[in-house]
Amino acid sequence: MKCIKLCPKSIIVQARKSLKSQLLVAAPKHYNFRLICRALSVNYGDAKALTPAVKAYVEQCVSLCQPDQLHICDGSQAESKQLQQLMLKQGTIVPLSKYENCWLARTNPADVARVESKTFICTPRKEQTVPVTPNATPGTLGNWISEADLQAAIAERFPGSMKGRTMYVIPFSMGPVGSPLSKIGIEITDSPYVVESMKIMTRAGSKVLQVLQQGDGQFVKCLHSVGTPASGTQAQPSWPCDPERTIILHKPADNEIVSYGSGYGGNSLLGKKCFALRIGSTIAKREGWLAEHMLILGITNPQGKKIYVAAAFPSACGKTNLAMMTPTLPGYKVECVGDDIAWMKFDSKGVLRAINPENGFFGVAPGTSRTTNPIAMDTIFRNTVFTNVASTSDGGVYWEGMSAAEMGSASITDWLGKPWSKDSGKPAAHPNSRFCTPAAQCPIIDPAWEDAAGVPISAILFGGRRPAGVPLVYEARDWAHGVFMGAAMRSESTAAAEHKGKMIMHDPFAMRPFFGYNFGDYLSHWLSMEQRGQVPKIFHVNWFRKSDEGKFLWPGFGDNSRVLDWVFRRVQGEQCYEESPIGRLPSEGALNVSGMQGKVDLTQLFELPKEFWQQEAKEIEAYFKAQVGEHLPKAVAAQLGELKARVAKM
Ligand code: GTP
Ligand code: SPV
Ligand code: MN
Repeated sequence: MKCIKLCPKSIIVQARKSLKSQLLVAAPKHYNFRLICRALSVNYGDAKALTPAVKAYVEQCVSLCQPDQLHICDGSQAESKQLQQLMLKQGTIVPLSKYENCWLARTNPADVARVESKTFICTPRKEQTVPVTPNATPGTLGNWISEADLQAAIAERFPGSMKGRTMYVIPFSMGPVGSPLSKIGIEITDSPYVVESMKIMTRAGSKVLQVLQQGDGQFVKCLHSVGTPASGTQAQPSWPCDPERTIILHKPADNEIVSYGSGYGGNSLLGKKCFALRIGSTIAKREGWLAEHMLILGITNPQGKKIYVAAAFPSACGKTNLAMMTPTLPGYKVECVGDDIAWMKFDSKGVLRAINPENGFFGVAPGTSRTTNPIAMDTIFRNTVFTNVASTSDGGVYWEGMSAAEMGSASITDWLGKPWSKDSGKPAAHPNSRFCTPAAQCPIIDPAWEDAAGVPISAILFGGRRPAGVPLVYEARDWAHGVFMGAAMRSESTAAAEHKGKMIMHDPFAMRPFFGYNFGDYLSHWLSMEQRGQVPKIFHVNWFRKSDEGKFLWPGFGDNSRVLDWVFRRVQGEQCYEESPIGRLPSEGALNVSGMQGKVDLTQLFELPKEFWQQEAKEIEAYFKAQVGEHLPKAVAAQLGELKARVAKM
């Protein structure tokens, strides 16, 4: 192993300079930079490969967090082996001997999902982050933090937060390494679990440093600490975290993220929600493109024609499943470009092109089975880190929704490590348990998924969990109507976030937890896209409508190909629709339900109860008024007015 001392004088000077102007000025003055660096050894990786700006950032973080050792990630398999051994020793992961290179991590039960309420965006003025709400109504479209409070939050948490621990430096690329649409980040973390997950979810390692050296050198700064410095001889917990004091901070003006206290998913894998969506959306606004919480899929029809579709559904509402769908409609083929995030930009010909900035899938485990998502099942049993699923006595995994055949006769240990049976009365896997798996392993990964130019998007779907009133599919009349549909999205809450119970929550564009700037400005930005190029058609889908008895009216999963078929034909200009007060519905017989198993009650699925829609329009109006206020673009307000007028005539 290489053992180099970091900290030539030049680095210290640069670090001092940048310290003055940057976010992390919270380090108390008595920290002696030089001393800290002398005591610190690089125990893995090549410090010489860091660009001066990266070195300066590392120095700032070292000075603040005071780790014992430094590890510069090269992205190699040997590195992963070493980290896996370390995590085994620390009890963070256990091997899953039934599969190839698969691991199970059990988190602290207080650290199991994203924490929206502890996530903040820092801008000079509050209204740059969130709409000003009338009468001081608490805002639900993000949390603003002032510069002073952000500095205080950092100063309360970070000094010495990595004492006795190793600081890892992860150079990563969102998007294919070197592609013009890609962006680079440097994540600094004290969690080997985060390193291993980032190596799956992003393109990470030395190759990214090479691009930084050759390119403009720009990167997004991502500092993460689990907040559990080692004290004396006391053993470290197997899942270190500090849930009480968890905080996730973003400073768009400096392209900077600071996250403390949680090791879980979107809280700690900073390339994902923090960078690709929150910071990403602010960059996209500036540069005239879109960073969205969307899957991207390619679909080929029986005639061999292919289109690409992007779809925004809130967390745990079916993106991964749709992105990997096995169509039940004969002759159709679906291929996966991405399952969670899309960066979309018009090319020089005015075609909207999308890339998936990620390199892996961090997918919801429960509900994933051979019947619902066989493609995921063919993806995830190699080189995968599972988190908070149940384990079986034969070295496998288990979660709700797996069939008896898939589970075998082995005994089950639940996500908390306790023996579990069907009579336990509690789920075996945490409802937000996940697999973290390389996208390249997906058997239907799209041939163009790493195409530097992106794939052309012909349709955008919005959707959510709507047990009542909302039909299976409807189409926007035009772009502005589609933007209104995105703004008016609502969905039943799920386990992906901290919300308790099932309530229908507003989740515009499936982005409520992920907006990097004022939602009113976001809407204006979306509206302006129409002036930039050929905009795709917009649709709203709902796989989750229920009968009066509480049963899903639509079988979903592979049968969603029938909805995609209608979307495909609409994109091709087929006149297979009829107008309705809420938008365009498939005309009589236009939705292909031939060969479906079991009877589907299309009348109930497409019914538009007048009272429901009157109430819905009222809810949307109240929401816009209370939450978006003066920032609501006139064009969106006008769409609401038109909806109300049409519903009144129903
Ligand atoms: P995030 O990763 O949190 O952003 O979630 P996601 O949008 O990718 O959701 P995912 O595809 O993982 O699905 C979440 C849950 O919804 C799983 O339990 C699925 O089994 C279930 N689900 C997905 N598609 C359908 C569907 O068409 N019908 C029904 N009834 N359930 C579905
Ligand atoms: C989501 O909640 O939308 C996710 C999981 O994709 S996390 O990465 O934790 O945000
Ligand atoms: Mn997601």
